[in-house]
Amino acid sequence: MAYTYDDQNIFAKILRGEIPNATVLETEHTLAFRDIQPQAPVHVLVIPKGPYVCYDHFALEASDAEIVDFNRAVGDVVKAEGLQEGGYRIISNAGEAGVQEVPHLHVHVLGGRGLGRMLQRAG
Ligand code: DGP
Repeated sequence: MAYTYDDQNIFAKILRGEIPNATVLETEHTLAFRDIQPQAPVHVLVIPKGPYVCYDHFALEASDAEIVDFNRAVGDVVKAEGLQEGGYRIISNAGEAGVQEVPHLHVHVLGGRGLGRMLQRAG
């Protein structure tokens, strides 16, 4: 499958500094910032700086350095936000079935309260 990246998506604008964000941490290849509509006391989005649409795109085409940097950043966010003790959830929505709203790979890091079961049973 060919991936088409839309550089007008909101996270591309954040990466270009066109829209402000509440940064949690930044590394060479990764930015982590607070979700504008938090669904838990801690709700951080972790994104690669490169133009990747979703997780499988990133896994296929990102460099080893980007992949290592991104995964370490997710772990560093967990630590920086104090989630190691109480636990947390990471989610990455992709495409239509995943109800992905912003077509730039992002991992949600959620915690700070009991999060309930992973999915609600549906049809
Ligand atoms: P998803 O459905 O996984 O694509 O979630 C997209 C998330 O992005 C959603 O939780 C709200 C968040 N979001 C959308 N626009 C902005 C924005 O301009 N700034 C920030 N910080 N978060 C945003």
